Order: sequence, then structure tokens, then C-alpha cells
Amino acid sequence: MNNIIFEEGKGIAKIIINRPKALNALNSETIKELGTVINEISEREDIKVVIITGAGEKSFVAGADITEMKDLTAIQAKELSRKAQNVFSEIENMPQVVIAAVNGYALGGGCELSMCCDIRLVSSKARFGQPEVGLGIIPGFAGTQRLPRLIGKGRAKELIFTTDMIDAQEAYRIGLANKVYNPEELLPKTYEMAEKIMSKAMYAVGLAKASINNGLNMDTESSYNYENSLWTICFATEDQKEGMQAFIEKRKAILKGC
Ligand code: DAK
Repeated sequence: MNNIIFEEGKGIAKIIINRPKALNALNSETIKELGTVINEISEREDIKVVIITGAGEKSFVAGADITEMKDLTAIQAKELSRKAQNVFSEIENMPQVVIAAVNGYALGGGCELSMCCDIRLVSSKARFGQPEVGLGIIPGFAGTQRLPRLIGKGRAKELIFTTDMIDAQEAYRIGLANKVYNPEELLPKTYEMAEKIMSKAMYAVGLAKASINNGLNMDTESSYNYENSLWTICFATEDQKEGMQAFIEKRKAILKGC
């Protein structure tokens, strides 16, 4: 792959978007490679957590590649749109937990990429924004859908309509960032969180992710019923038996993810 670095170890995969000269802007080749690596990881039961970050010290992803986009016809834009949106949805629905380690600019498609991830840990140097309407387009990787769901309709409209860039603390304040760290702490803290999650009953974590993601797209009554079905499945797992038995015996549970 030309634009993605993939590293793995101890159940954790790290995907680095690697076009630092263009501030890791997503061109179509990068999106295609991202799709390929996401598909491969999704099939891997040994990988439990995925970390997505940007190469270099300045940027997570500064958006879609404007140079490549500017001359598209509407038909080409539609084709690119369909493929790219699929990749982002695949990230959102991966069986693994996905953490964005936002190390700098997360603009346009970069902000949208971070929003596909389950959790956003960010460096104090991170900057978020949706500059699209300044370029004559609207957010197209479902930013108009995921941003209001994360931070509320009013704040999402303000960010999208004004194109204002916000810093890490503001992103934290409005719920876009889960935690803010010094730049040198970002990756160690991300791995620390990944390991903490992996120490839990991973089958249950996966069900909780499915319940949150799918339940939010249902009417309330259906979402409660859906959660109830997934909750019931937990009682078919070894981890549920072991987790509760360990509590009764006042010892640490040995959880296996099954
Ligand atoms: N695309 C292409 N190149 C970019 C880029 C981008 N988004 N962002 C930065 N670069 C390049 C710059 O052109 C520059 O290249 P050279 O001139 O050195 O060759 C290099 O990265 C360094 O950038 P700067 O010199 O501008 O660095 P500064 O520190 O001065 O400024 C900045 C950093 C992040 C504030 C600035 O680069 C900037 O404003 N960048 C553009 C940010 C932006 O507008 N992003 C949103 C793009 S629109 C789609 C769905 C969604 C989308 C597209 C399609 N479909 C469904 C198909 C999403 C659209 C977007 O994301």
C-alpha cells in the first residue's frame, strides 16, 4: 500500500494514514487502501482493537484531497461518493473496537473519519472542523448525519455553516473528543485504553457496540427489544458465567472473549 501503514501486535492493529506532505488528505487511492485494510482486519478474530491515526506531527487527516476532487463531474462525484461512504460505514460497523488517535488537523473528511470510530482520543494539538461549505460542497462522508448525533443539531449546524475550526479543548467540551492528552502521551494513552477494553469480556463489548450503533437507528421500542435480545445472548457465553462466578468468589475474572 502506498498511503497506509499497517502495524499489529498483541491483538491491536494500528492504521496510519500516511500522506504527511498533503497533511494526510484522503485521495481515492488512500480511501481504496483504507477499505482493503478494513476488510482484512474485519475478518481477523485475533485483532480486538483498531487504532486509526495520521502520520507526522501536524495532521490526523486534513480532509478529502481537494486537488483530486476539484474537477470531478457530478457523475464521477456520485461514484466516488458511494464507494467512499461504504468504507466509512464499514469502519463504523467493524466487529472490533475502533479508536481514533487524533494527532492534529481533523478537517472535513478527517473529522468525519474520526466520527466513524467508536472513541476519539485527541492530542492538545488537534483541530476539528467541517470546511466543506467554504468549498461549495456539503460534508459527504455522512458528516451531516454523524456530527449532530454526536454533539447535537444546533452545534453541528454552527460548525458546518460557519466552517469554524475548533481546538481540542472545545472538541472535548462539546463531546466530540473523549479525552485530550499532550501530544507525546496520545499514543501510549490510546494503547492503554485499548488494553483496558481488551481485558473485558470482548464478546460482550462487541454486542454493546452493535446495540448502540444499530439501536440508534431504530425507534425506541424496537431498540429496547433489540438490546434485550443481545443481553440474552450474553448468557450463552463462558465469560458471563466466569465473570459472575468470579464476583461471587471475590476473585479476578479470567475472561476469554467467548
Ligand atoms: N487536500 C489536498 N491537499 C491538502 C489538503 C487537502 N484537503 N490539506 C492540505 N493539503 C496540502 C496543501 O495543499 C499543502 O500542499 P503543498 O502546497 O505543500 O504542496 C500541504 O498539504 C500543507 O498544507 P498547508 O501549506 O496549507 O499547511 P498550513 O499549515 O498552512 O495549513 C490547513 C493547514 C489544514 C489549515 C490547510 O492545509 C487547509 O485548510 N487544508 C484544507 C482543509 C480542508 O478544507 N479540508 C476539507 C476538504 S473537503 C466525499 C465525501 C466527503 C468529502 C469528499 C468526498 N465523497 C462522498 C466522495 C470531503 C470533503 C472534504 O474533506
